[in-house]
Amino acid sequence: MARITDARVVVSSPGRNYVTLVVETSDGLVGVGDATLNGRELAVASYLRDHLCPLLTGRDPARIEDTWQYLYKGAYWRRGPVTMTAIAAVDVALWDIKGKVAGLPVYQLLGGAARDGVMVYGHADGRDVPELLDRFAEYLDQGYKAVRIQAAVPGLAKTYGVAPRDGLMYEPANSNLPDEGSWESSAYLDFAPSVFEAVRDRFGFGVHLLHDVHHRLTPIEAARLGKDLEPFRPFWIEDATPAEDQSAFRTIRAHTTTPLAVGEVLNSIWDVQTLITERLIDYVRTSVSHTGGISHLRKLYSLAELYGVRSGAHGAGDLSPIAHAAALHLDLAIPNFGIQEYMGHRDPAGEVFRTSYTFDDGHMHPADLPGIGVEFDEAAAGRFPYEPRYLPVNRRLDGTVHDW
Ligand code: EZ4
Ligand code: CO
Repeated sequence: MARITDARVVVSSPGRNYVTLVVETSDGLVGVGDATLNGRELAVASYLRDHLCPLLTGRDPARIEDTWQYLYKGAYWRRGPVTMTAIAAVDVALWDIKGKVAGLPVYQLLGGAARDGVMVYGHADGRDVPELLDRFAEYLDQGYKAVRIQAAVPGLAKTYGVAPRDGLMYEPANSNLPDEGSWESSAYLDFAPSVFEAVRDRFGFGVHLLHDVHHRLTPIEAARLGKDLEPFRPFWIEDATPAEDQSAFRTIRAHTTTPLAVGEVLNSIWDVQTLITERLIDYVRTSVSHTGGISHLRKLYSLAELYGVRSGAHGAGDLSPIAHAAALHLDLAIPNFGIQEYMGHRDPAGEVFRTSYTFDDGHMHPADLPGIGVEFDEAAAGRFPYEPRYLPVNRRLDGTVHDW
């Protein structure tokens, strides 16, 4: 029987911070997992280094479920982003190893492909609507079938989801002290439908439109937004209200047929149990790397399948290429896949994470290599040391701290 001989954590910043778990076995195999929790990276690194890695050495790498239960139940303290991201990294590294032992890509171990490819959506944004339309056209040119649209709200100094104009992708954790965003729901609610109207006027209804509210509305405000957007038939509105209040979705649901997505900040099946079993949402945004790994997210998706809820996993750039690859394997294999977010990763991330997943005509496919299919170059990672970065905080115009 093989044994885990080493488990170590690498924190690097090839363009932005990533935390990577590397697991080695007595067979000479290496598995990797993503442990990045944007803006709180070192908390997960410590959880792994100080508490989980010492438990991994000597264990049988083949016993994925047993290891998951041991780490989860053994902690006593349940759920939460730090714990579930750390366990996720271990879980994905062990699936990577199991694939390498079997000589099969992970999606084959999960039952094989349930579709030809994984539909992904990209992020189009603009400081104003014309700029958004230009960027949207670029996504259509690239073949995307679904695009998230975000535009700066007139009258507010900074709006979530709008990139700087220097060609960079949107990256919210860009400061060594938190940036301050500004918000006023009334201004946003009056403006948002005009953004959808402009995109539908110019590009028609043959492309899916998504939009992220980023937890900022009250339930009745979200209900109004859903109703106002119905003529433009969004694929979904995301995080309309703060995600931890599951009962808020009863109010939104009662008022609108606009599909609802939530869950990128949630970390376990129990965090979405009411949302799923009461059919309060259409898409669940939990991710492999923040929700306990492939083993736990697969169970969550199975619960969702029973209630007609589809997957729509978080896939921002702060989820590393390892996390994205793991997501593609699971997306390909489950029956109730909906859509996958894909922001991509800008160089120099490619020097550290060598990926083999592919994009074609708006769809992605995981690599047909054994395991997860991402090679982590530890020496290259060493050239990009950790840089402290915070996510922004948000204030209303009168100075009140608001959800970011
Ligand atoms: O703000 O991943 O849907 N995507 C998002 C992201 C999140 C970041 C936080 O780290 O909401 O842009
Ligand atoms: Co989001």
